[in-house]
Amino acid sequence: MIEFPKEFIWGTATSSYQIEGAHDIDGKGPSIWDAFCSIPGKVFNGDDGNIACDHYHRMEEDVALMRQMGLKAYRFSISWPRIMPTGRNQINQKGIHFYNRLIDELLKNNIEPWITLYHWDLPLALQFEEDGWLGESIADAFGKYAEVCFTHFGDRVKNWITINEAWVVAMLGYGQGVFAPGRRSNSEPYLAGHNLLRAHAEAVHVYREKFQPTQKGRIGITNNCDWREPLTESAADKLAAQRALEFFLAWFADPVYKGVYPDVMVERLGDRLPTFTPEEAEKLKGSSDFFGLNHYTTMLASDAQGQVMEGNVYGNGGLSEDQEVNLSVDPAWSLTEMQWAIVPWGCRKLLQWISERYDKPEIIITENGCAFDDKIVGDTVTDQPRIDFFRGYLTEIHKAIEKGVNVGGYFMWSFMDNFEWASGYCKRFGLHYVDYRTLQRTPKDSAKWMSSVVRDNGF
Ligand code: PNW
Repeated sequence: MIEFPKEFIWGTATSSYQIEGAHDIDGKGPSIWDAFCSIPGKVFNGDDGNIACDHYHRMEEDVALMRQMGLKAYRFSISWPRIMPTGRNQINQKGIHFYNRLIDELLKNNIEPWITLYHWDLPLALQFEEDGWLGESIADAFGKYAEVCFTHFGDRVKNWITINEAWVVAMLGYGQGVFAPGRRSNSEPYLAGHNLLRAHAEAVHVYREKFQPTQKGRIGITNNCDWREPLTESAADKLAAQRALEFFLAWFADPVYKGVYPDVMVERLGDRLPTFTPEEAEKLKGSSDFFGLNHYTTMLASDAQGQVMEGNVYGNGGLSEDQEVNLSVDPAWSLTEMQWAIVPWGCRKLLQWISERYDKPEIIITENGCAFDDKIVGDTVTDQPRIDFFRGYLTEIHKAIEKGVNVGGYFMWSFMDNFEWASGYCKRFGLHYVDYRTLQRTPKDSAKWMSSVVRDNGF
């Protein structure tokens, strides 16, 4: 039996827009995702998060399910427009009240809350007024919003994540335009990414100056990254894989750990890549108490030699033209419903890469999981492929720990099936099945398997 360290954190994760519903009640303001979903053609099947899993109304029941699974931690996000309907100044007490109840309910059940401050549902007012993440003043607005959260929840919440996946916000929201706010550009992603980093630094600064000394929690950022394996043994492909990882993860992690962007981005992007002021660089350097990582898949990387493949310009890792990298998958790999390849050893290699580049930070895997078209047999949901997926990834994570990588926790994505952004409700990610007509929640076989893993701490 493989055993994990005793203090290892086992949890599941969600985000506000994907599960809460209650999009326009109790004083909540609209977010960019409310608006994006209302534009025809943006979301599969015209789905939206208006009701989602109705977690806003069924919160206690959901926490009871988590308790049944024996989870030690639950990662969720706060909806900025639920507690600040226009993004700044005015506070919505009913929103504060909801998160207070959720936090108290978790603690009552011995589940540690891990809060993400920004999981993509920007107040719509800030999109109109500040051009969203392109606006210079957005960092300041985010810092003030974060301060509201620390003030109201920080007495009980000891784990904070500022931004979820800045890469996705920048690349899919401002590069490919497939996520809100739906813009397409080859320069805006780098400006949006820059302001996301400035906003992260601002929130961490506020926390460390005013709250951390008394509240004694920790704060960090969560970035996402796939693994990039060189397609061939050639030096050019090895360099291409390294370049792809730097454009994906080091884009955000180098500023946080070293205060600078990776050289390869500076060289290739010219004035499309903004620069930090000395004060900003100083604030950013060392601004994460842990390395939050969301990891889903692996692709093969090869040197494009000036010939980026058709359809690969917006690869699943940034603007391929800027990187001169072509991506592909090994036909032998099996795929999830998202068409993401299942490659557990890629996770181990990525963990080792992070550990080496950033000098052994504590890595918290804040998301890992898979979408499958689960089969419902009688009143059980059989999802053996998901069990295999988790077993495979956890085995490789354990190998990384044995090799000296400091992995402190693992959050499965997701606690339950939910609104999968532009894919709507068609992709099934969760441990609990949600029937969207009746909103019934049924534990999947993987949820039962996971409960036993957490209980025995081995598998
Ligand atoms: C993450 N990509 O999104 C998010 O944090 C979750 O909200 C989401 O449900 C989950 O992963 C599954 O998709 C991603 O294109 C979306 O590489 C897209 C990508 C990666 C992560």
